[in-house]
Amino acid sequence: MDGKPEMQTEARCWIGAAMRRREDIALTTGRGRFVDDIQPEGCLYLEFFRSPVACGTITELMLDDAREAEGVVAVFGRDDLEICGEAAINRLIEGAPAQIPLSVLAGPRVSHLGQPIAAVVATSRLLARDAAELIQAGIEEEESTADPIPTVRWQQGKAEAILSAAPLRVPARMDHALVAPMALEPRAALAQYDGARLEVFLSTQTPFRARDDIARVLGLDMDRVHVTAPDVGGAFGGKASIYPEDLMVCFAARALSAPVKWSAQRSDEFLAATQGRGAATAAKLALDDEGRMLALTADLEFQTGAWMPYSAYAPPRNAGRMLPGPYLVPDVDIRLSVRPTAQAPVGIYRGAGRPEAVMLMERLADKAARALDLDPLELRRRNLIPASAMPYRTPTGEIYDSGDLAGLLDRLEEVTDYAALRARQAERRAAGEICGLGLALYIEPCGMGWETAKVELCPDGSFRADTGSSAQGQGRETAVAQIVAETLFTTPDRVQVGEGDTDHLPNAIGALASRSTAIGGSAMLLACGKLLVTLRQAAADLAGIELEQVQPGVGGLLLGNRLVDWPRLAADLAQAGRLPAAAEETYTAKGEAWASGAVLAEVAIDPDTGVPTVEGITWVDDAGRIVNPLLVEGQLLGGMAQGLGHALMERVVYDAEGQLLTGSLMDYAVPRASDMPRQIRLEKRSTPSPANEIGAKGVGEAGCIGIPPAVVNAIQDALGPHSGRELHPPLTSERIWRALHSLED
Ligand code: SMO
Repeated sequence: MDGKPEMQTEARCWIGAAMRRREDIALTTGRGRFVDDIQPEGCLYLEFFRSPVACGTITELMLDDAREAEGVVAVFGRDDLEICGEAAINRLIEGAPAQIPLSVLAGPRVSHLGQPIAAVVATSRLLARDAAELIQAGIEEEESTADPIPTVRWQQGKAEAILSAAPLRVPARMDHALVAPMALEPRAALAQYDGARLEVFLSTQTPFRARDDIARVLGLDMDRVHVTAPDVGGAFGGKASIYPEDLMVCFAARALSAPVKWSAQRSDEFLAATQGRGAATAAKLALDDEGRMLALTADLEFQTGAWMPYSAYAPPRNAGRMLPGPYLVPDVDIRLSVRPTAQAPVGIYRGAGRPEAVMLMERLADKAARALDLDPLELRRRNLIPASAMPYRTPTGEIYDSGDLAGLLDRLEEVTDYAALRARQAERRAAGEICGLGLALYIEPCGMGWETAKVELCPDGSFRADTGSSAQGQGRETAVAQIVAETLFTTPDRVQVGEGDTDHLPNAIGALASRSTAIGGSAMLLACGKLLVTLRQAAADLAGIELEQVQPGVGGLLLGNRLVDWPRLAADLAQAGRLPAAAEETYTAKGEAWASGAVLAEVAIDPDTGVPTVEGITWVDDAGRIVNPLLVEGQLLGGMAQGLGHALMERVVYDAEGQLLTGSLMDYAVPRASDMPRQIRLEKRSTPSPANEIGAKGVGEAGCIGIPPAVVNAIQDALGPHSGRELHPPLTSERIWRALHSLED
């Protein structure tokens, strides 16, 4: 064996099993352990004085009242910090403009509302808050002026020339509101310093990157920083980068040699956590008389906010590189720019540029169908990349690994009885109802790069598996245990899973970019394969036989036809001094996995109020090989909820002075259970990915990618007979109602 285990004997059925999430009992009964639950002896609390304006220069900072306030241990301004380095940023776009680094504390300039200017450490959270309110700053306000910076252009063929000569040109524009990632658990950080090592507990998706950034900014050797992510209550991209607040907590803990904790309130999150979306996008599509796509031009302008988190370039790059989507578009000219703003940073948020691309392309497809009087399903069908063309090189230079787009569309047509739905829509319209059907098709990048894993046979014959793909509530422990059980011929309850601890693996990436199963899972699969060989060899050595005479069996190893179960083997190995037996893997995927899906949304609009009701969502998705269908379903539904939020209600709003109008959940609408579709039908097709060992594709972001364009297309379809207005996300009831009544937006 070459380290890659063979698949599937009759006793191995854990990959693919619909197991319940083993972590849920603790998480749903208050027994989770989040950063804020960790309470060291003598813990101090940190709070911030944040900028009350968007942009300006600090002329005076008055900290004395806070320093003298009850319970205050220390107050820090920028001059009290010794900054030794910068937090990293992923320069995903070649030739991208220089990064805009974060400042731990602002000064002399402030660059966004809510930016931390000073930090107060006190003996209780409330005393810290009270003292922070005593701080005053003189700030000379300035206008913020930042022009968009062109970053990259994807060009193939003569798109502009073809466009001007084409029989049909269809334009579309889509401006996305900024939205808040809104994890259930707000950010939190706790640090303590014993003179040798900085112990950091952080609510993060990327503990290893956090370790590296903390070490660099504080000027510590990397092995003197230990980061643990305990239970993380959601992240969605919002906890994928180090923040000024995290670094400030580390500085304070080191300076005071005491445990220091900061836990964000919801208002801190609205003010200073990363936001998502916010792109202004426009495109033109050229088609022939039969509705075949000929060329595509686009201008994509993304916002960066006032500083760039680690993955700031991911959303714009994703949007540009995947814009042509599932369609054969020979010629493209896609121009991308990024615009710094004097607002909270903009980063990855579930979907990370994919929703913006798919929304634009799917609006174009619908508008083209309408212009040609073709059914939108038929127009899409005429332009699909055929399964036989996979792997397919797109005009933007991406390689789609696999997928059966026509198969998805056929299945969607069949399970929805699409023709009958259209007939029913016509009847309802004739009866005066405002109702629409919306389609969306997508193919999205999810699963590339490297990740680490380690697995070990424990003295009692169970296994310990450490994964670099940490957890943020998406059920990683369950999935990892299934992969290990399958590959090491044991049961998931015999697998202890570790994650989120920088001392357990030399390096790792973390939980993001829909890659945990595809990449983290593949790393684990290979680590298990290596361990299996090691254990077979060890067993062979003990028995004085050849490696080939030792084969895996149910629950252990077969020596000839004698089963030595794992506890027995572990005992024998321990006695022979051959424990611990462990294997480690750093896996790099051969290529990128692309998941795909087709969605049909059915929407009705209340004529009196404009309130849209999503009556049904039918979704055929292809996530490649599936480790646990229950986890997949959870991801699809969660993504759907957030996708509906983006499409219909969520919006971060600043006023003309740069003040935030949506600073709390009283003013910012997130979807609730009652906003979910009345009927949800999930259908599967599976084309395993050849790009990674496990054959999986990502699924965590799919709902944010496929659902919004289907819903927006359905609403525009419903409005068709009443209004030709193009609505931009969020399509709130007010915007819909104004369109219905031809009132200004
Ligand atoms: S937006 Mo994600 O956590 O890569």
